Amino acid sequence: MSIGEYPSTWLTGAGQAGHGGQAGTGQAEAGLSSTAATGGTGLAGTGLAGTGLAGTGLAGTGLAGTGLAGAGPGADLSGRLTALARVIQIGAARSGPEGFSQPLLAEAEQLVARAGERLRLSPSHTVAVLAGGTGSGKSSLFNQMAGADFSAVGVIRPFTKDPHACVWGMDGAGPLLEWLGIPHRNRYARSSALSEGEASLRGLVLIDLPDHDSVAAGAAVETNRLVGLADLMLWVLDPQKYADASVHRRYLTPLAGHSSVIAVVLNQSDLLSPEQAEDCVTDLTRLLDSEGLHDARVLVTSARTGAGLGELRKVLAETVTERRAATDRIAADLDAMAERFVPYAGAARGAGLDTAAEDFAEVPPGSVVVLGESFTKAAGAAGVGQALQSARELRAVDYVGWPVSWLVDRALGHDPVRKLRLGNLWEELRGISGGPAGAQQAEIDNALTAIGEQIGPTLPLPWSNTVRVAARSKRDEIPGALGTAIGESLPEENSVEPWWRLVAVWQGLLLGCVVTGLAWIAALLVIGVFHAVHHAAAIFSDAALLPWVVILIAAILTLGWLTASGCMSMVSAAALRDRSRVEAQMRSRMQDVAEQLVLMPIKQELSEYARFCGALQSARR
Ligand SMILES: Nc1nc2c(ncn2[C@@H]2O[C@H](COP(=O)(O)OP(=O)(O)O)[C@@H](O)[C@H]2O)c(=O)[nH]1
Ligand SMILES: [Mg+2]
Repeated sequence: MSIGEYPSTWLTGAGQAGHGGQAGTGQAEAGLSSTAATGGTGLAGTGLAGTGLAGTGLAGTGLAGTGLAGAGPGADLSGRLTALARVIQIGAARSGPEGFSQPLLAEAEQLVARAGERLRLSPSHTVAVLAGGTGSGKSSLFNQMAGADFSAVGVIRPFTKDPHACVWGMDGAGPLLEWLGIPHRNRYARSSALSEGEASLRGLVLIDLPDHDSVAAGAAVETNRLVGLADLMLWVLDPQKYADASVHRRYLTPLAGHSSVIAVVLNQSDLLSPEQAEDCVTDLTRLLDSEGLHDARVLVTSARTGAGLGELRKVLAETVTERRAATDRIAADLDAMAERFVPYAGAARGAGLDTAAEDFAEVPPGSVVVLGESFTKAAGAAGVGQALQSARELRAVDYVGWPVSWLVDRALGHDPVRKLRLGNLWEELRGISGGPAGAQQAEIDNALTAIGEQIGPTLPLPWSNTVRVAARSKRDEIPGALGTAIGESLPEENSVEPWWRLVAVWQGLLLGCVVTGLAWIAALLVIGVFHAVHHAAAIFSDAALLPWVVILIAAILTLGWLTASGCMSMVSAAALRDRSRVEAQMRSRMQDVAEQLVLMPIKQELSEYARFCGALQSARR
């Protein structure tokens, strides 16, 4: 059993005191949110409602202005409480069935609020409660210490319904008593006439609790609440019932971590012989030891004869003088609470929580490359590169190509729709950048799952899940981003290189030569061979020129073809270079998308995990 299994009413006390007006001054210290929990009411009664904790009353710890912000245990404590508040804030954003336990977060928040309140409310007073079963002698001890019969002692049907408080040195105790919820009629002050011995008790608030086992309605609730708020707990047992299971099981065992702020008082020692009393103490000490309460002091008293009351007074005086009970109590609460958060930090880190920061799960190196590659595939970047290359080549053919080859191609029926294809290709290329249609959502999903699976299992719950969720958090934006990445990588237009135009002129000249040559052949045939015209110039009539002109035309045709193929191979090389450049650019943009939309959210979550572990470490001693 842990402290967490206290009856929950123990921890709701801060809110019940109805003293909210003074809370919420500690925001600067806690530095967490703008809405302070007033009087610790932030959560009690409202429940967590799934959303609630982040940004609600963590700031109301009221640690600033407690006088504990400087050096010493208080400063340490305030730091620890702030750290716990951070733990809660981080946890609250991840609560739920597989996340942080909402009841645990609520309890922790109540602890922070309660502790902050207690530290702010008169840290110079020490609240000691007399707790225990009916008839053990709490009220009698209270009256003995207070020096008057303030609290009714049960004779026939013993019970104390409301808590009674006696304050040694009333100055500044009012708000504290309000907060504790002690009815006005049950407050007694020992301020006016503190005798010699009493002066050492200045600052003590002694409370006689209702019996936790009382039949009176609400008494147990009230007891639990005040036990939760007390700085020092005096558990009063009597010789008949000192091993009473209900006290041990319900209260003492769960308070094992609090033994420095617990004293066990074996009252009614006048009913025992000295030997019997000694046996009793031995037995009780053994029992407490077995319950883990090693540091708890054991006192033997008799409210009837006054035996042992000096010792009790001494213990109280020491506690009051040390002024440490309040902080010790909170520290013990914090210890137990922080321990319960350890599983969320992971088994490896749970042991010491002092592992160096580099041990934290990280995004594996090279993830951005792997993801970028997957995205490149998903977006069909290779096809885009291929299409770009083809589009460049087809565009260049118009300029550097050898028109005679086209005619031949056309005549032979090759590639009749080349132009059409060129137009479409470019349109399609531009279209890819338009939106998600191009990218394969399934492939993207697989890549996201893969990275989540790679990192998730290295983390404890709920982080293993939240990292997976983070990996997919921007899933819907990815296809669009990939399309944009492709669009931005593509050249604005399928532009024409200047040298293509020069080659085009050259090819035009060659074509002109071919046409002229053909005309020449025609002239030679008509004039030289068929003698259709007389007295023509020798150059058109000498049939012997015919083979030479044919050879000339063949040479020009070859030259045109050679020019075309030479230029085309240059064009292809350039297009390939363009393609690689664009592909490299697409790849790097895909990696940017991977970094921005996948790895950043993961890294943020991992850093929250590290922050959580750090805060938890600070919250622990
Ligand atoms: N013999 C003896 N009786 C005591 C002692 N302290 C209290 N009682 C008696 O035990 C009964 C219950 O005492 P009370 O103070 O009301 O106990 P509470 O229920 O714990 O507050 C009363 O009859 C007391 O007189 C003690 O030290 N010795
Ligand atoms: Mg009583």
